[in-house]
Amino acid sequence: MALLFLTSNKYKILEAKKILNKFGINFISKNSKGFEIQSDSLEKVATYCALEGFKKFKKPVFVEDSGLFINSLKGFPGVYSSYVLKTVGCEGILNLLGQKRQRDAKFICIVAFATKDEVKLFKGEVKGKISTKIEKAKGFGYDPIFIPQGYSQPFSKIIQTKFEISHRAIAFKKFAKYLLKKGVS
Ligand code: ITT
Repeated sequence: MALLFLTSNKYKILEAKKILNKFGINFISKNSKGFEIQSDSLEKVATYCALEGFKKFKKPVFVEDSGLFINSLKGFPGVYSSYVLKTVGCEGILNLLGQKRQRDAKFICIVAFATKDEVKLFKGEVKGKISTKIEKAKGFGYDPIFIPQGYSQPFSKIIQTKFEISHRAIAFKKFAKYLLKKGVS
C-alpha cells in the first residue's frame, strides 16, 4: 500500500524522495493544511498530525515537523520556526543575533509514522551555526543562513551535501531502515 506524506512544503517532498527512493520506498503526498497544531514540542505536533492523517485517510501516513534552534536565543525560533520565517524571515534572525560571536544552532526534524497499531517517531539533528549574511541560491527556509558543522557555506550553497547530511536526511534514513525491517516499501 502506498505510504502517504502529509506536508504543504514541496522542498520537504523533494528531500524525502532523495532518501526514501534510494531505499526503494515510494510515497504519494497530500497537502497537510488543516491537520497542524501549534505546540511546545516538534514531537507533539508531528504525532498529532500523523494520527489525524491516519484517521482521515485510513492508510499509513507520515509527516515531519522541523525547527531551527539557536543556542544564544535559548532555542528560539524552535517550534515557532515557520511563523518566524513568514514574519521576520532570515533577516529578522540575523538582526536578533546582531554582532554576537556565539552563533551555534541546530536543526531538528521529527518524522512521525502512523499506522493502525502505533505512531513511531524518528529524529534527525544537524549542528551548525548562523551566518552573518543571507546567501540565497537553492533550498528553502533558513537554508541561506545555516552553515552546517564542518562546512564553510550555508545549506543553500551546498544543496547536494544538504540532501545527504541534513536533519531531514538523518530522520528519513532511520525511517527507511525501519520500513525495510518491517517489510514495507
Ligand atoms: P509542513 O507543511 O510539512 O508543516 P512547513 O514548511 O510548515 O511544512 P515546518 O513547520 O516543519 O514546515 O518547518 C518549520 C520552519 O523551519 C519552516 O519555516 C521551514 O521553512 C523551516 N525549515 C524546516 N526545515 C528546513 C530546512 O531543511 N532548511 C531550511 N529551513 C527549514
